[in-house]
Amino acid sequence: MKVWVAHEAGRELLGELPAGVDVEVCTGTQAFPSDPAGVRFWVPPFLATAHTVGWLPGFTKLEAIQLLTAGADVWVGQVPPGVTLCDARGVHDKPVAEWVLGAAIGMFRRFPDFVRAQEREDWATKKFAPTPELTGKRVLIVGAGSIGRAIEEHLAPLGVTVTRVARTARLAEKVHGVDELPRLLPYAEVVILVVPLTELTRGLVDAGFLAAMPDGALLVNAARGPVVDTDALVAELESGRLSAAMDVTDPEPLPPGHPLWRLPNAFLTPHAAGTVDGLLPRAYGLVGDQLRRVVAGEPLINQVSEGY
Ligand code: OXD
Repeated sequence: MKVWVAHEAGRELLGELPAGVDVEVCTGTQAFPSDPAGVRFWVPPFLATAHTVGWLPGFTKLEAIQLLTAGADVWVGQVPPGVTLCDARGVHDKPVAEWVLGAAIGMFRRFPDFVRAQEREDWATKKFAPTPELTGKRVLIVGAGSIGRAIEEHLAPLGVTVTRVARTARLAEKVHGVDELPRLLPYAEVVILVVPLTELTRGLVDAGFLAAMPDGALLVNAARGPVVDTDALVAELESGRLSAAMDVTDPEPLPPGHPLWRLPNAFLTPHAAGTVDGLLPRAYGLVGDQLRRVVAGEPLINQVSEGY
């Protein structure tokens, strides 16, 4: 079985593979290692774009695609019938939760302001300056998957009150449906977005959503840029009523001169929340397990379902 992985380091990290599994590396930035027509299991480059998805017609014997990302939005609807699409659910939970916790603490404790003061060698202006705190806040997590649960666990020591929201309500798990957002948002001092990008979530955070958030609230986007209406967010941030921490933007990459770069109440990282030292070992650990499943004739885990 010919397998393409996206990183040279991936070969070692897959662990022991059954006989007959032939691994080649296709980084996406160099020439193909061989004819894609023979590939049966493909691990495309991390955060692949529509350009990479466009290679699919060349993979005529493909059986499975294993993504290195939690999000599968560029692939959903593009994969030919008979090809199983799997995401990297579980791989990014802790790194993204850590980023969300850090970003939320940093924003409430005004770390960006302190960094700016440090750059000016300015001790006096910020001396004893009180800041809000994350401790005890009412937090709304929009997205009730494994990343949302990890965020909840990371926030728990801070005594926050968490409300969970997902596409549909799940009473047993105390998860509210998105249709309840208008009632929930006015109480949310922090809104954390970890939903997949779908037709339902595209533009979910529009002017009405933002207007329903209370003064001083923080929006944290660790999902996908287009979940938020950027113009509506810029308008709220320019008014100074809300602040935002974003690992993703729309457009992405954020072009030079875009207002989000300069707003003092916006904190940005370039889609880096999941990119930690442990990413490849965790991701290729999953890939290795999936390959052993294929050879054993077992079903793959993390299959991207219809209702993604
Ligand atoms: C992901 C990401 O989807 O890093 O995993 O954005």
